[in-house]
Amino acid sequence: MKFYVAIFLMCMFATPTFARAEDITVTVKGMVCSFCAQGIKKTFGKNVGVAEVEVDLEHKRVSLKVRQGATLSDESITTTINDAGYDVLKIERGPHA
Ligand SMILES: [Cu+2]
Repeated sequence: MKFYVAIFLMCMFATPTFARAEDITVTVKGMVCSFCAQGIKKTFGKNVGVAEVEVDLEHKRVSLKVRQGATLSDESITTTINDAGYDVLKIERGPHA
């Protein structure tokens, strides 16, 4: 039994399909129009660790797909949002679907 678990874990880490990049959802206070959204999108787009940025204006959420092997700290997310002139309400992290 343990053997199969070990094999499974090895496959998880060795197979690119199972490799985990991270999805981060940031709830942003003060982001109200598409101009705000574009500004934030652009700023995160400059970060080499970010593969994709999606903005959900209705729910004030910014979804970031972190590139494989890269990390994006809460601190750097907060700094980016603050520099753009907005406030972070919440940062949620999950494995890349
Ligand atoms: Cu705006």
